[in-house]
Amino acid sequence: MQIKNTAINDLNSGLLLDHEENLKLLSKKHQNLEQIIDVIANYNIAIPSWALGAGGTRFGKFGFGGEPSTLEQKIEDIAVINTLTKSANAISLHIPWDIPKDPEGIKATAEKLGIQFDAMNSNTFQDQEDQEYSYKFGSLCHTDKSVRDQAVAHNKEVIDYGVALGSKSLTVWLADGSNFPGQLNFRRAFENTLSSLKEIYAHLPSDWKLFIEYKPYEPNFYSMVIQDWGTSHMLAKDLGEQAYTLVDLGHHLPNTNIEHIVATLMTRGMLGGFHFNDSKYGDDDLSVGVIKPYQLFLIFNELVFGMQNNPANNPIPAWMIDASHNLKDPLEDLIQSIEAIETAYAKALLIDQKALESAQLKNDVASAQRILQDAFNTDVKTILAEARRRNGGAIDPILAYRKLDVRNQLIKERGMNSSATGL
Ligand code: PSV
Ligand code: MN
Ligand code: MN
Repeated sequence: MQIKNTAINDLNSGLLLDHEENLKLLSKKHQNLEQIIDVIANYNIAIPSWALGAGGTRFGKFGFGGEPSTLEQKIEDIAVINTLTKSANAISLHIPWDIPKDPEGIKATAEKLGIQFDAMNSNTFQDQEDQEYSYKFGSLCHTDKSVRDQAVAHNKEVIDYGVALGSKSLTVWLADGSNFPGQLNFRRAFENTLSSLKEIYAHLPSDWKLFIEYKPYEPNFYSMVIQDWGTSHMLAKDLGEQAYTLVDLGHHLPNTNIEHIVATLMTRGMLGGFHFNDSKYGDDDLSVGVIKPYQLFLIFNELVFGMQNNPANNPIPAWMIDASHNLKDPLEDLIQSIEAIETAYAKALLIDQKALESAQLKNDVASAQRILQDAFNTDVKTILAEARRRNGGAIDPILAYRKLDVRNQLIKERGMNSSATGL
């Protein structure tokens, strides 16, 4: 299913009068409004191929119909989101779920729909039917060199698929760890992981980046080999300049000060990638901004500061949503996540950085808090809508999605029982 520009224009025209009035009011209050609209209008977040179907838990999964079952269909779904939001121009693939049988054909489909290939993801957390050795006791960290070799070869293959498609990065997330004290020698597991990663890194094209994701627990509940940003940072440092740490918001213990981690990594130019989601208890993978929008805003404050003050040359992080959709239509959910991310970003851009610096230097704590909260409490819906409108997107993307009856069209095309591969 493809949405026509004329359909979006028609829907926008009914909302335009109100929108323009709101914009006028806002521009009276904020002198740098144009700049902020511009930043948001140029901002894009990658969508993972595995977030387009119904997610589930180990207790069950409830489908909703019209799910994409081929890579082409996944790209089409992202194009729908991008046509409405103009903020999702890339897909992140997971191998072997998304093996491109005809890379040239897939590339052409994606190009026609304006979708690029973001980071490639390897999968050594599940056993595949045709593989020789099991990952039950780990992959890159495994005690048996044959298992490690198999996992290394898989990651190299994932890079090769990415090269064929025009991707420029590989994200490694490992489930490796242990469930019981004594099961694993921590130091041996770390060294094995490092030497496996070195082999993968050696296969990386010179214009690629390697992102190392960390996670404190799950699926292993006693120890994870790459448990935190420090471990990821150590590995990346040992590998070389093309390796970076990737922060996934859900991969922290409750109440961790993630904004502080972001600032620390950017001080050393080591923040390579970012996975957005929200959580109340663990790696809940809820829609972005539903639980802790103020934390997200504080994280964006550090990201904005880090991008504007960048002596260590931190690259612009690779942005991706990494959420799961158990109840909501995933396309609506992803649109809501995009809006939450851009809301936090726009609010962070509203922070008066000079005033904040001066309050900090004077140790004027109350003023510093007020500066942050003034920005956080500003309604930025109109900024987001204007950024979308200027790019030809929808003033209200969820409303447009519903008025265009996208889900029912997809069900008509693909049926009620189609299902996407993924987590
Ligand atoms: C598992 O926790 C996970 O959600 C990681 O965040 C990865 O990025 C993702 O799966 C895909 O492998
Ligand atoms: Mn992730
Ligand atoms: Mn996760």
